Amino acid sequence: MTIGRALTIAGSAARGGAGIQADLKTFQEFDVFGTSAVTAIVARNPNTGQAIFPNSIDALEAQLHTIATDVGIDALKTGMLFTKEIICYVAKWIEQSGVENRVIDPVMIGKIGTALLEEDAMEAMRNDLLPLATIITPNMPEASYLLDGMELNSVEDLKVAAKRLRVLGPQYVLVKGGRLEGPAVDVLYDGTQFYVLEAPRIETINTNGAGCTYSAAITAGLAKGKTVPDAVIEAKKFITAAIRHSLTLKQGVGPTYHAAYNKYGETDCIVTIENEKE
Ligand code: PXL
Repeated sequence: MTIGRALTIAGSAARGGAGIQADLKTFQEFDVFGTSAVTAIVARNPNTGQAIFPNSIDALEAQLHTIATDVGIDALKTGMLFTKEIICYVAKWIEQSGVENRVIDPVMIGKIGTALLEEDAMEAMRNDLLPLATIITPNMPEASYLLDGMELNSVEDLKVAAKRLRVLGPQYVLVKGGRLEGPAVDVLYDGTQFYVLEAPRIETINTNGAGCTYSAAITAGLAKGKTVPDAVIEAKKFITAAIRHSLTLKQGVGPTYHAAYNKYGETDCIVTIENEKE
């Protein structure tokens, strides 16, 4: 038998709630076969303070080659890429890969403020990677950064940002409004229509890896043959359940609970479709 196959090109988060670990757990929940190419390892060394250990291009090349040759890829996502060199390599690889479903999560800063993208990598992200995307999934700080400091304070601002980001080349833009007040509203834009996705706000500090998990859920949906809007709507339900049942572990910002959607079957998400105003 065969099942959908999804690849994550991202960092390893040793704590298990974000990065590659969150992606693979999410793929599993969708019954999609997950593969991974590790770009860097994230874990703070208590003696040296070093928190990010980038992987070599050679090691990245070997992983991507093995996966493409031996497994196959129905959809891929990128997460933390960290250096300009890695971004340029990954962009070139994606372009020649023939993979049609490409989710680019422009990861820049972790929940606890760790810089997950070097400063000189921003231009490569904007010019080389984003144009290759089926969908990009920035949060508000990332959208603002990509749009030269645009301020985002309302759902209307999310729509303007989505429109401007689409000019950079992706087919779909999902701007996540989790940092607004009120309900958790995200805006998906396809060049003609806005899909406004609204879920209840859940008060918790335990949202480590929420962005990774959300984009992994979209990738899994695409690997199973869903359309982009259908994949995003189910992913929104998945991440809402994962945040509602997020976990308090030993210390710090806890992870979302990847099993929650299948375990508790919650589906609260209101979708409104609006045609773009001229
Ligand atoms: O959630 C952003 C993120 C992405 N990738 C890796 C991370 C984190 C945050 O902890 O560690 C590897």
